[in-house]
Amino acid sequence: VDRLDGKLGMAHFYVAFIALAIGGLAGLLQTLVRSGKLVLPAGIGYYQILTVHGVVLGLVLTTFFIMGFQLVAVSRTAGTFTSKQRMAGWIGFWTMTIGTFMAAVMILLNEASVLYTFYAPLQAHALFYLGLTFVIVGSWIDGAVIISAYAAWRKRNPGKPSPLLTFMSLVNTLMWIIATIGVAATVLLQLLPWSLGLVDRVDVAISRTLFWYFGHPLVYFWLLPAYMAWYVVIPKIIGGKIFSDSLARLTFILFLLFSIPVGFHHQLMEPGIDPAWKFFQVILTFMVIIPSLMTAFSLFATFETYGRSKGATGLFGWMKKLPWGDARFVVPFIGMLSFIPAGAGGIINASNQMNQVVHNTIWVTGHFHLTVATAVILTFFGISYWLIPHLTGRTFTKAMNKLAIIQGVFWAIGMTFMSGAMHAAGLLGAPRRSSFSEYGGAAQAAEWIPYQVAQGVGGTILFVGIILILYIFINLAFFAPKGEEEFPIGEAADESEKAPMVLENWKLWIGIAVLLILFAYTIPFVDMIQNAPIGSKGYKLW
Ligand code: HAS
Repeated sequence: VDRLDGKLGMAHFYVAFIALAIGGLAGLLQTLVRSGKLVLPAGIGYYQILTVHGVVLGLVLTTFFIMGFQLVAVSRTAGTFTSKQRMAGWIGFWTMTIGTFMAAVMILLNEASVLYTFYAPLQAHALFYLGLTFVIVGSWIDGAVIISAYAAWRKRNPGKPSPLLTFMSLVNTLMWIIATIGVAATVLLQLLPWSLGLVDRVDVAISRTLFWYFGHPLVYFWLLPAYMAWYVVIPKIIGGKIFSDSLARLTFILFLLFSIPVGFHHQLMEPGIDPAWKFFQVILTFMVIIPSLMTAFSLFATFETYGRSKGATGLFGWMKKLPWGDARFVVPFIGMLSFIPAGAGGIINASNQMNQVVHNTIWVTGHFHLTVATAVILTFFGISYWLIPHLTGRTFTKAMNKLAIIQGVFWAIGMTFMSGAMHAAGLLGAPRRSSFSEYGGAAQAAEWIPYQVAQGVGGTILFVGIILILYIFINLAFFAPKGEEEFPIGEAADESEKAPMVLENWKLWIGIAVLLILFAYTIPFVDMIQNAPIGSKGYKLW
């Protein structure tokens, strides 16, 4: 990656890792509070800490890491940015950073304890919403850099499929832009005017619907960069090939189509939405599982083909040939493994009847700690092990590699305790998002306590994992020996395979995505507006 583009990427990573430190500490405090072993000092509230944790890790760390990674991936594969593009990248970065600062200050002042899903009726200080608006606008500016770099490449290379990493970054960016329109709408049209006192009430159902229109594709915005590494980088690291370039592209297109019109699966228990539309969105949710199953298939194929090319025999002999001493592979691999039960949990959540059992229990928290906080974040750590030294002109030493594997193992053990206990307690009815309580000595609540202690144990082990990764990050950014680290980009197994150009017909794919969204949302949305109670100032929508 060009040195100047690398600096832009690194700026994003510094913010991401600072966010990890702050958010990780908040996470540790939460598990300890919930175990009943800690009372927060100095009047700090449980929901304040929970908001810090969710916003800083779920929104800040992810957005900065992903944008940084996609920018350098595009610079590496589609060509160095022009000075104008780079300047736009910096404007995007600073806009996001200023927004983050505004939101963070409001949360720390306890003026925005509204959790990372900040829809109504919880209300925050207007500066919190403004800050988040800045983060989103900044990410759009970063996204514009990616789109313009793709367009420039396209112009220089008519008729050729774009580089796979650029293609994937573009799809994720397009999905992000379409999805964030929903959250921008609730913030700008509802939450901000409400918080400023310009309107005295907002419609909660509409706010939640606009949020979840964004909230589900948000999780795929987190996942797709991990998939980029699984499809493109991991094959090169193990010494193998990408199973199929076209399959990888098709997977990403399917995410573009099906990630967005599925928000109702977060609202299955909510009144005010016709069950027929919930049913339709559940069907679409099952469609969005398909590209993940294709990914699993493709990864197994890559691993097995590589192992057999090295002489492996038997059903699972190929596993022995994988590079078990290389943290750049092992750490994301732990992530892949965790994604198998994580995905199964997602399918349970999406199934209407089972959702009634798990909704709003701590099972859901267990689910997303396996998905985003294990599969995705361990892959981000795996990416950092080669990308940070690549960008800072240093090397990933053997000692750091060893420590990175230990870090991954700590994470796996900590998360098994924490997420496992969350799943189990959830099935026993333990609510999510509540502080420690014995609920007046209720027998059912007493059953949850051992699991809450297990969550505290897991959370503590995970915090050790956070200290280790921060140590490795600082080493790779500032102290590791100078040298060169490769940016691994795999080649397709069949080099003659040319990805069909229809996969880059954006009018077609964005058109279908918009049609699906309109179909899934128009009628229920009109229903909501028509049935909204009339507010005291005569507002209907608000
Ligand atoms: Fe989810 C709630 C359904 C995936 C994150 N999810 C959440 C929330 C978050 C979240 C944050 O339908 C909480 C939101 C809140 O605050 O309320 N989720 C799904 C479904 C999937 C899914 C169907 N979720 C994710 C991903 C996330 C994420 C990914 C983050 C990154 N989720 C739900 C539902 C709810 C929900 C409901 C609402 C619950 C409620 O009631 O509130 C699917 O996309 C999952 C598909 C995945 C698979 C797995 C494929 C496996 C692969 C690994 C292969 C491994 C290999 C290793 C090759 C089918 C690709 C080799 C192994 C060897 C042994 C050699």
